[in-house]
Amino acid sequence: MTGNHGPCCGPGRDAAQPPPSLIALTEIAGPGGGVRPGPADDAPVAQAVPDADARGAQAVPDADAPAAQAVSGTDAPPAPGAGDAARGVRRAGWDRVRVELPGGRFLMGSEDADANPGDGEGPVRSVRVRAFAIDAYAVTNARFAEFAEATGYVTDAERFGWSYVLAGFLPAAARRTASRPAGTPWWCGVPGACWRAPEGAGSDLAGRWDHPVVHVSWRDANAFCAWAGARLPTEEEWEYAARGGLEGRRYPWGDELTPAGEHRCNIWQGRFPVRDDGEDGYRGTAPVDAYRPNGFGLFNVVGNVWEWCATAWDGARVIRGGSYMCHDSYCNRYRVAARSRNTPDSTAGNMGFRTVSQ
Ligand SMILES: [Ca+2]
Ligand SMILES: [Ca+2]
Repeated sequence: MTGNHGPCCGPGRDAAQPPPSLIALTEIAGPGGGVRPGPADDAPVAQAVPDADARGAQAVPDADAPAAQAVSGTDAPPAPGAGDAARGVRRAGWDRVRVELPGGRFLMGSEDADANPGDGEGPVRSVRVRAFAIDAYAVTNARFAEFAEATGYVTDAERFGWSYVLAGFLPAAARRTASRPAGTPWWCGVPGACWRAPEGAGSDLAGRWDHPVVHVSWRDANAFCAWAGARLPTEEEWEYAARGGLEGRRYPWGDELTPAGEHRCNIWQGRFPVRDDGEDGYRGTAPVDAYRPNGFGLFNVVGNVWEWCATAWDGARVIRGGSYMCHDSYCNRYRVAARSRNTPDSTAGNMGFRTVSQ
């Protein structure tokens, strides 16, 4: 695998072959059995068992980062109720903290030599954004569950009956039967995969309520926003917020990927797409508050999950930040200026969002 031009963000829904039959997965799950991600010889190691140690490294703002943020809590949030406890909510409202940003001019884009020219990251230009407030965290499963319960909303993945899951998260038998897009064979179209069941029928959100919601389309994200009194960020707002007050840097924290050997984001280590060593503490998604925030107090803007933006790009919509599947050998779009896109009804296990308001 060479180059960094691949659509690691996942193919659009229209690239799909018909997904495998539901029967296939039912057989794999067995009576009462869950389809759980499992390691296999020919695929990445299974996901989502965070190191206890890795969690300890989080959430300490850089002392030397620009002190631009004003963190706004929610209005006197109620104590967590029984429903919250069931969803692993640590304290009410913790995952909906907003950061108020003053706006202004910033240098957007990059002229990085290793950027894909087709992505249109450059030229670097001065862009102005108005003041706005943005989520410190990507929308969590717990938060999306509140929305789904309150509204009965059915997501695109649920409506279509399938979504894209990284092959390595599936049992070997499911991988063998799954349909895979020709250009990105590490993706499997999995029946029943949706935000509630990230690896398909039998999987659930246990231990992942504080992870970013995935398998949500651009349309789903907008439906959430309408309910929450928010909207998706424009691409300009996203990049301004993601840069955290730093100018002309490759990452939200500076130019080095792992300063002093410290991981700052959830991407892929090892050989993509065969094996993810998980040296950064996570295979698959991480909790939305993993790692240090940027200078504005935003967590995981790069890595973890791609984030939908409002901005259109050739009939598709912009996504930013890269995901746990990004690796320098194939897709270096975890750089803060990097951009990609997908069609508004597309979903995958590495695409989520955060919201803004003005
Ligand atoms: Ca990782
Ligand atoms: Ca992200």
